[in-house]
Amino acid sequence: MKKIEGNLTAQGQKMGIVASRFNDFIVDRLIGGAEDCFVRHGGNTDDLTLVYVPGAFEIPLVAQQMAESGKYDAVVCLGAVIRGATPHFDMVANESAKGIATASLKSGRPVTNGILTTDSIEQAIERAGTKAGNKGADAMISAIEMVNVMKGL
Ligand code: INI
Repeated sequence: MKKIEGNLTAQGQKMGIVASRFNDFIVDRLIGGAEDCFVRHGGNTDDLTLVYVPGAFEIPLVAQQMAESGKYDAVVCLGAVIRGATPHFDMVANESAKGIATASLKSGRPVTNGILTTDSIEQAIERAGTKAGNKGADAMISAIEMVNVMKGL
């Protein structure tokens, strides 16, 4: 059987990051985790381009545009939708996730989802560099791997 899998080397990769300003206390940690992960896997910070948008709802449009531009090997989406903070939690959470999937499929480039959807700020903090890891780093490592998977197809 022939197997194709992506390694975790970011050397030479160019990544777009789209991050929301909403809940920036949390999202800043996700950005830090994503950057740290990229560098620790051999990437160069000069090859990262970070675009800020107002909230998670706006992420897919920019992610799709960046992915389709051909300037980036992949796009990493970072945000935090916290149930306690919004009456339209489900709408924002669902639309951003759906939009990210669409951006990836339409562009043919990896677009990874590092948008936290949590019931409380405490849960978000846990996933932004404390006891449940850093989902920004997780989204970056998925992007790195997927870029390498795509090269092997
Ligand atoms: N955007 C978020 O990224 N996280 C949230 O928790 C959130 N809440 O609480 O509403 C949120 N709302 C803003 C939304 O993403 C859009 O920016 C806004 O609706 C304008 O389109």
